[in-house]
Amino acid sequence: MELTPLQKARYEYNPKLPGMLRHGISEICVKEGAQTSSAADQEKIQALFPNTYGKKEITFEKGSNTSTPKKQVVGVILSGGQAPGGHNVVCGLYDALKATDKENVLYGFKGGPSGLLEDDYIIFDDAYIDQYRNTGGFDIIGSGRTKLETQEQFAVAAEVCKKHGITAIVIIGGDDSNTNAAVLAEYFAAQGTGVQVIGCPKTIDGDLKNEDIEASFGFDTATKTYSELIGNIERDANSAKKYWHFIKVMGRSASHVALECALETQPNICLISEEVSAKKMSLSQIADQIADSVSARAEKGMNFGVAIIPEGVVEFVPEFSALIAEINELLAGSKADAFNALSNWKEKYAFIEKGLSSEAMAVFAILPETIQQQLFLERDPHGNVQVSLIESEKLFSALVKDKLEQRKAAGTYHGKFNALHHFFGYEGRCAFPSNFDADYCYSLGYNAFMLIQYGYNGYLSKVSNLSKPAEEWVAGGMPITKMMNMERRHGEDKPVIKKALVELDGKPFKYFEAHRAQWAEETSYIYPGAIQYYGPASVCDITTRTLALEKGE
Ligand code: FBP
Repeated sequence: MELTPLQKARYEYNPKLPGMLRHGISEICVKEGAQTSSAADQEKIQALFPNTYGKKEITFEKGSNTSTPKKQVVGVILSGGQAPGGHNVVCGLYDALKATDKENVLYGFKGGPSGLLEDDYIIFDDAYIDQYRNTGGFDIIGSGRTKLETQEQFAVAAEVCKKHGITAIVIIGGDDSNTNAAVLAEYFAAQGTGVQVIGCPKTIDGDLKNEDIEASFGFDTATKTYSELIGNIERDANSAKKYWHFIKVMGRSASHVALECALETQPNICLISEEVSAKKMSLSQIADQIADSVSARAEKGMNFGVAIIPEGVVEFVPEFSALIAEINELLAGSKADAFNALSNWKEKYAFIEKGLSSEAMAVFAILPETIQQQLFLERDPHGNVQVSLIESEKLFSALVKDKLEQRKAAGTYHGKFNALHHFFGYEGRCAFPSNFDADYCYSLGYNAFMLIQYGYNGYLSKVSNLSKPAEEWVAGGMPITKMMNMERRHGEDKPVIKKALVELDGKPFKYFEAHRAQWAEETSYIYPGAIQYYGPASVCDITTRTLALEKGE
């Protein structure tokens, strides 16, 4: 593979560890904190995790290492969607493991959790690891979305661990993967396998966040990458002055990515799904809100603008979710065959009109025809509409166009409206990690090994105080059960790590709320430019606006 100068330079970048992990393995000891209890439903969670519940929070500090020497054979798994920095978690884990004992071994299970079940792995060595230092992507071993959740799967995992003499598994994943890490840890403990499980918090969506996890890795780089692109588009819009750009950004459910990008770039509009849901906004109300900005700007001669749409927003519009539920019902089981047998859209439309309630039909009727058809074409293996495939950026621009035509007819709008559409998602998930993500991820992996070495099981690798320079970061571990509560999932009560949605009384949203009226009417754009890797820390190590505001900075 031919390397660019930047690639070569990134291979040589030395990720920064928290000060307390910089002393060398022989000088890192454990400081135990208080016993923990789960975020809610304590009795139920304790009953489900009798072996791993209520353990102590721990931090590492300088002191003589008291861990019991033992050969470690560790397996690592990358789970779910890619997030910049995943390679560095593996590199940090590898370096700590080898620094402790050259005889220690690191297995990488390929293609996500299924690699463990299928015993499909590689064994890392220096030459292999060195090709991936500080790079984006998960291609070091690949990732996958198989869930490790059944007793049968756990039994297979235990067999595979026994076969290779594996002493610990590190699962790098989001809220669901770390929930499953906790369940696997409990299983291993209950069966007396002696295998430890450690989780690492990953997802660009930023929704694996709580009082213990300040940020999931990848969020920093992905949002900076999207913000660079959005800033470039804003500058183009402000130069050409003839387009409204509707930009959908990733984030399956929560709007943290959209909100962070808005804070970084100050667009005219940014929808926040959690607010749409809290205010029970209709499609028409949302379209009016955007049309108000378009009209106000047109009044000032500015027939251009930028609107950020979070990927998951339509699921938060109550009337749209109700419509989706009815469509799923309408096509359940063999009814889909009758629908698919109809030869043209006119006949299909009549079928739909007959099957939907008048409320659902009223919502369906205002959708552009392409979106109407998407609702019936794209179905998941369970036969449900795949909401994430709906082109919501096109949906909202079409609804806004209708509103503007009505306003034009009423003589209240006289501008021009030309819309362009973009979707930024995959562009950011495998970007070269920012220095922050390179440092944070390396620290998470290094720290995960320290937790293994000290015998912890069912813990999440925790690195905090992240808005400060890495020297001041605090490394330690938190029992995963501390972050759990019971939730209803697929008709059953399950112990899960709570997904963190945007808090409408949180500081990042409050800041946005206080400024958005001005951003909607004026041109207040910020052009953040590309992520910088070399130069002063004030340019290269900038924390996200979300984290800075949350920390009151
Ligand atoms: P994770 O939650 O697994 O980190 O993935 C998040 C995400 O990147 C979402 O932003 C996006 O909706 C989804 O993955 C896309 O999934 P896929 O990679 O399967 O297309």
